[in-house]
Amino acid sequence: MKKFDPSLYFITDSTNYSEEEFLYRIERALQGGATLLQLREKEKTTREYMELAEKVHVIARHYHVPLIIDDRVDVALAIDAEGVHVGASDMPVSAARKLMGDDKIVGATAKTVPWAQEAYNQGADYLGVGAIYPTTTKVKTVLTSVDTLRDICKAVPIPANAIGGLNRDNIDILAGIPISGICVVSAIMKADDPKTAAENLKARAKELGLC
Ligand code: TZP
Ligand code: MG
Repeated sequence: MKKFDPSLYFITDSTNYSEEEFLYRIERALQGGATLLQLREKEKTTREYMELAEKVHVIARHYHVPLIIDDRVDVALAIDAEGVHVGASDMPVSAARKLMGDDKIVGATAKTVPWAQEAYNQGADYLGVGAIYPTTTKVKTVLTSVDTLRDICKAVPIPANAIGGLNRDNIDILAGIPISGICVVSAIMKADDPKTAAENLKARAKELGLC
């Protein structure tokens, strides 16, 4: 059975970074303790996505952090990534699971309890729930209340993570909710130093009993 730690899930965004800077920032985030990594690319060709994923995978492997590919089961399989993440407009979880097999991680986005239950029933290993706060990251999403987040955590036996606009100074809103971790893009990606940012987030999450 695959094992993964979703407590500090870092999702990348290469926008405005050279490849060198992008890969460096990922490495710093992993040094800072990110436990799960998602490569999330919306503009790249399949070839570009694959080539970047291969480079990111080398770094992730070095730090023993599973690499999840956003949206693209084909890219995940082609580079033998540890998993894939699918949202509402991507392949259904059941199809992703069938193609990925039982040993790979399949994550799904969920914004309501029925949606979470459906993803679980179709074989999802974890859920990303949000956006909890408005986000500056390019994404089609709506806000999800912390009450819904709590309900989702209680409704399904798989890990559920909070996502959306989260940073060290605002995750206290999640205290007492049985999430398995937090997902962040900007709080690490755009930080002066992604390593320090990851360390600080982890310390704060621990302080709040979130992981
Ligand atoms: N899904 C819901 S919010 C979001 C995604 C991919 C983006 C989160 O980015 P940030 O920068 O951590 O707000
Ligand atoms: Mg998607």
